[in-house]
Amino acid sequence: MTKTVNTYCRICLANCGLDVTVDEASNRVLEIKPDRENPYTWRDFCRKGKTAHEVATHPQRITTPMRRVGDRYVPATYGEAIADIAARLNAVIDRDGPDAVGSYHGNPMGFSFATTSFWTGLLDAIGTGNRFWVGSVDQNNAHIVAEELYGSELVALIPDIDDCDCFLLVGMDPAQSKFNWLENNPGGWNRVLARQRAGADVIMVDPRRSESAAKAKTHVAVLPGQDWAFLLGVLQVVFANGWDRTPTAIDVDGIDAVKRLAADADLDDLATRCGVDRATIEDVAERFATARTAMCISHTGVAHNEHGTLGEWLGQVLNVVTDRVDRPGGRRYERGYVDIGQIMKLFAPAGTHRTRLRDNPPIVGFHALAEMADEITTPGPGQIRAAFVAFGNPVVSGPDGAALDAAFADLDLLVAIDLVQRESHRHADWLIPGTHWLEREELSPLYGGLQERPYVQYAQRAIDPPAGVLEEWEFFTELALAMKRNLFGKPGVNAFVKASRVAARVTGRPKLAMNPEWIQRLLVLMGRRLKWRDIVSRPHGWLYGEPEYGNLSGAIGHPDKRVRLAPEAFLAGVRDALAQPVPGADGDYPLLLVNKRIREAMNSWLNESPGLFQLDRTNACEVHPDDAAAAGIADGDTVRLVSETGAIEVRAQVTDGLRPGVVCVPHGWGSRIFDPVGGTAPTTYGANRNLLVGNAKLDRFSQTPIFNSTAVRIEALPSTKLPMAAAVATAS
Ligand SMILES: Nc1nc2c(c(=O)[nH]1)N[C@H]1C(S)=C(S)[C@@H](COP(=O)(O)OP(=O)(O)OC[C@H]3O[C@@H](n4cnc5c(=O)[nH]c(N)nc54)[C@H](O)[C@@H]3O)O[C@H]1N2
Ligand SMILES: Nc1nc2c(c(=O)[nH]1)N[C@H]1C(S)=C(S)[C@@H](COP(=O)(O)OP(=O)(O)OC[C@H]3O[C@@H](n4cnc5c(=O)[nH]c(N)nc54)[C@H](O)[C@@H]3O)O[C@H]1N2
Ligand code: SF4
Ligand SMILES: [Mo]
Repeated sequence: MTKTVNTYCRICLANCGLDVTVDEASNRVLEIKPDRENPYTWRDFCRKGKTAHEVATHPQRITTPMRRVGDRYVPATYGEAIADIAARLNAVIDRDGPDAVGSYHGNPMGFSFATTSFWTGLLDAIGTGNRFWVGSVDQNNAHIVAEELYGSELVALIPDIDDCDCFLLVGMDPAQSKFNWLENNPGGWNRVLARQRAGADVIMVDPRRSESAAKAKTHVAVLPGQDWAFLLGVLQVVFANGWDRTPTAIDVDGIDAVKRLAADADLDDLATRCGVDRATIEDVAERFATARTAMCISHTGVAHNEHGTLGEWLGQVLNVVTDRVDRPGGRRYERGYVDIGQIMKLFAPAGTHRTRLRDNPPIVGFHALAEMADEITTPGPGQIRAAFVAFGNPVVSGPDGAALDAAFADLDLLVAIDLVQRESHRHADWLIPGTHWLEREELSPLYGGLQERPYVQYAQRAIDPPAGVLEEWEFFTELALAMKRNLFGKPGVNAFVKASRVAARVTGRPKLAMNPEWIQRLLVLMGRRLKWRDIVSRPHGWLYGEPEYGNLSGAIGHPDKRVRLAPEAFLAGVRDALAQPVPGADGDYPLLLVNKRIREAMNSWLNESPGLFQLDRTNACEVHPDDAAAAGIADGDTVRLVSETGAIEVRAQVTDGLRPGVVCVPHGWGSRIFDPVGGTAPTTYGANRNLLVGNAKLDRFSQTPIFNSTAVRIEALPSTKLPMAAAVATAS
């Protein structure tokens, strides 16, 4: 017997609606197709979604807790795992205090609100402030700008694509990654291209001629890390020509201050800094400011730089001063169906914890991954001695993976919660099984505010987890109970959980035992917009309203409900950046390394899927012909990339698709995949390019590392020349 389950893909934020055919007897997925009855989200459907079940049946999947014994792992029961971990964590806390327990969680946890809420519950039970997260290698800059401008870290402005006449897209490649970051625009890139065919202007700002840039009307090949200078130049031209307009949907303070900042800069100096000629800056400013409707959006290409926050800020300033905010065809605020402010108060109350060594505050409740290694290895009160890595691969996704790997080896206890043992879990004392999203059902209320059109879908479970495997939230709950520390750090919660379980047993109604659905229902109820049963009764998803404009004002967290466009710290940041010398080639490391994504991989966790990669499973270093010639490198050679922090070997791919002086290596590769059950040798594909990125120099506002303008040099490897020399010798 087969059944069809409608759910959505939880690999990337396109969240494509799916039609999953399951063989019930074997609990196996037979086929995953786009759900064409879904009113909204299926059109981005890609091979990652089509082959998603290959992770659920991964040959190295962990399906029982595994305890480390010497260099091997042996299976254990959950009872044994939880008792041992609880006892060891309590011993660490009793000896060194709660901050001695550290944690990192990665991107896939964001797709499970059930997990996120109980993860917070466990960390609050432990009472640690040493929580690190993936946002610090992703979108923290946008949170910081939102906090300063709108008084709330979680305000995200959603692009209104179908009514937009001019797209200024900075540091994003939606042809590969889809149109999602802190917004979800289903089919967004294809709709941008449709607008372009209908006459709209598309300007892509990227040091590489990405697949998206190649399709855009205009490609501006900015120097890596210098978007702030480009955008400041655009702003200067807009103001100088009087093309700015008074914002109509929001009240704004600080416009004069940004006007002065822009006017004080020298346009030729800015042009030199960003490597874009003056005429292009003037042209872009005119096209953007005089278009009927327009939007500027920046993504990770901007974020992962020393001035990533300033770049994000200036893009938002441009939208505000040309009246593109909360206006049709610009970027609007989507209120969603739950009260995000309430969620923050319940699950992420503003903390006062600061990191011990660098004295940094948390962003959205979490510290920067870049600080984790030092916090583990530097002795003193508050030193981390035990840690969790959940849903993440920080040795590969974060900076200086070698330092973090060494730090993990140094811990008294490392607990990894994942489907598969990857690079970051190498030193784990315990491997705890994860569940695949095809095996979970849940509502993710936070995403309501990220949708281009008001939309909700309850994620259905397609298959059951492997026999005996607990969902992650269940493991977190059991651990807090075993530690005798109250979940969510609130007195009485554990007693309540136990009482609810008794009630469930006595009545024979399992849902009476406390579970994440309680929280999801409560939030929907408190949101007072939708009814739970109306959500769950629509398996194909539900477009429950029309986009609204004008709600941003009400969501502003500043007491006067006014946008603070010119935070003093950002003004000073730009002045500091202008005072720095114009970037030039560094003698030892003359090239700038940037990043890209590819369609077939998701960060570090799909590049081993058999159905995705039939051909070439590796990452390569794109290098301009001039730079290749200077280094004596031919296409296909293996080369060494060297930075101040590390060195890697990759294959060279000579292409004129990037600026001379810029090289590009995709991230997410070079993670070993271990076989703790069978004990066979680990497999690995490609090289971990983040070994080249240091963890000391960060964007000081967002605490994000410099993934996108890392100074490197490229070296030919003698070994790759040998066969050629040998071939010549034989021929003669
Ligand atoms: N140089 C460079 N580095 C980057 C970036 C870049 O652009 N350039 N991008 C950054 C960005 S945007 C991101 S989001 C981060 C990602 O950083 P991370 O989230 O740390 O890394 P991932 O590779 O996504 O690892 C996800 C892990 O979660 C596991 N997993 C997947 N689903 C589940 C599940 O349901 N349950 C459990 N328990 N585990 C699961 C996978 O097996 C995998 O091991 O990388 C960042 N790093
Ligand atoms: N296939 C696939 N899709 C994904 C993901 C994936 O791993 N694989 N990851 C998902 C995640 S977690 C995220 S956060 C999103 C990210 O989505 P995007 O931010 O759109 O990510 P990228 O496709 O890496 O595009 C970044 C672009 O920035 C350019 N760039 C590099 N440095 C600079 C710079 O200094 N300035 C400018 N202006 N541009 C620069 C790069 O050349 C690249 O084309 O994608 C999501 N979608
Ligand atoms: S990975 Fe592919 S199928 Fe899944 S949500 Fe993203 S675009 Fe859609
Ligand atoms: Mo991300």
